[in-house]
Amino acid sequence: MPRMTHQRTESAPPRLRLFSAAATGVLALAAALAAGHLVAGFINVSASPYLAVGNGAIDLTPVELKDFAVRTFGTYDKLVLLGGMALTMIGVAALAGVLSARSTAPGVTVIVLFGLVGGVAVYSRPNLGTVALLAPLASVVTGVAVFLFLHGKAPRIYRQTESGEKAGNSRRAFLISGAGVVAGAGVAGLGGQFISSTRDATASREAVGKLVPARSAPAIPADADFAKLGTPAFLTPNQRFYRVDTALTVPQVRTEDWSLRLHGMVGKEMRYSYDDIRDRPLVERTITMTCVSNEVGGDYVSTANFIGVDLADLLDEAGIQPGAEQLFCTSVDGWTSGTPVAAARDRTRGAMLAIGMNGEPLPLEHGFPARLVTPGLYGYVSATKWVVDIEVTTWKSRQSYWLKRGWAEQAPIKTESRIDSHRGFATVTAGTVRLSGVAWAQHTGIAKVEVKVDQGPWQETTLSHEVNINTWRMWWTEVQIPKGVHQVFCRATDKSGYTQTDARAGTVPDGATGWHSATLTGA
Ligand SMILES: Nc1nc2c(c(=O)[nH]1)N[C@H]1C(S)=C(S)[C@@H](COP(=O)(O)O)O[C@H]1N2
Ligand SMILES: [Mo]
Repeated sequence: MPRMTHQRTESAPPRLRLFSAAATGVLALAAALAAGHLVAGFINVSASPYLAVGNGAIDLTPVELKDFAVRTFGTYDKLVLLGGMALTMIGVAALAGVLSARSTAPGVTVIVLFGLVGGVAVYSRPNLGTVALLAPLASVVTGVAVFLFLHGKAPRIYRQTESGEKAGNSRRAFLISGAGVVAGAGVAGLGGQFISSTRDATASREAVGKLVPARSAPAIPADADFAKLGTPAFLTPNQRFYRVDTALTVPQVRTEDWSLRLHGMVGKEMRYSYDDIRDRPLVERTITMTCVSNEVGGDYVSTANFIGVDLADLLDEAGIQPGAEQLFCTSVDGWTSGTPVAAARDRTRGAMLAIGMNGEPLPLEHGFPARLVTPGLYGYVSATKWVVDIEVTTWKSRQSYWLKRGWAEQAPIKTESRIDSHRGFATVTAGTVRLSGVAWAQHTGIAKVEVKVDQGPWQETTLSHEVNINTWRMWWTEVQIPKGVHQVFCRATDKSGYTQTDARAGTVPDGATGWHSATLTGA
């Protein structure tokens, strides 16, 4: 009898049960990703194949889709991306497992293909060397080994005539092997996470201590905001400051490893260490930053006291050659921006190389150890975080990250206003209703903010104390809301005399326009 079984097996190989087959694929995937993450822990967390593919996907995503993701999921856009990737990979792995019910070839092929994608993604990361390829390699080797091992252990279905006969592979043995793989993958994945966390920049940031500016920003007066009436606080706490960047994992740069190279169309190439910057007399400026992806009424606008040095000082030390047009600034993670040289040198504007924010060293997510901040320009052209290189050049010779993706070369922040006291749809007691909000026109200044109810006349609002023209300004007023459904609008006029247009424009290529409104139902 056993001999017969053997013969039959050779003529028509036994099949893996559906569930075991799928599980084999998924577990091999988990083991592969965990092994890659572990090896990446020793090199650079961005070498983790999963994260590298995610980062690669972000760079390859079409502008419209990225804009949609930022608008729809906000700061969670990256979690959504990673989650979507995980679900897709699990699906493909399960399918590969099922297709491998009789032969291991499809599964092995899929693992190798996944490995190739991971390898290409890691290889194309700008901040990783060739050693980083060890991580996807570890993934492929582990994935194939675990797959073959589990495939061998999985219970099989033989022809009906032999039903009842056991070929030795019990479900129990398979479950135990599977559990072992899950545990191993868990330990490897967490281990990778732990090892990479020991190289993070938190300790370096703590070691910086307090940054004391030689020239502090003027204290913020109490009437700079109407927080009690529903506006944001004038200074945004660091934890609540909006965050926008393409980095899936926050770059970890220790002060001792950081330096800034300033080169290109300069008289003398410069290189600054962290201490070179820190030891200078530091200035502090209150600046409102805005993202070009901010929709009308959006939250991608925040204000902080930035501490650092004048960018114009560094540029003067290097000596800018005639004909220079842009500062092509590169982050440690390869992201780039192009800042107009004229704006960077304009001392009335006060562009900074910042190392501190609201009295602390820059938070890691906001660019520790150093970033650029240029009042009046959207962040994507002026505010490189984790900045390590500034090349003085022309517009023609270099194209920065978002320019390549269809956004504008010149990106002054547009004059905008927002209603904060009421968002979207709200029910109010009919009669006198207090409205409040915020307006900004950085480097020009806000002259007035008006509101109107339905097609009624524009009514001027009370403005908060102006801190400086590079910051936002709060407003409040009272309007009459009769019973029923009514729409309230706001619009700002800046100190150049420009009044916000009601013409709606999307964020691409140089910032949204239109009036913000809220729908109030008087009851
Ligand atoms: N390295 C790096 N710097 C970057 C970005 C980025 O993606 N990578 N995004 C820019 C954009 S679009 C904006 S609006 C600001 C946001 O700065 P914040 O996250 O500190 O608010 O950072 C800029 N600097
Ligand atoms: Mo932005």
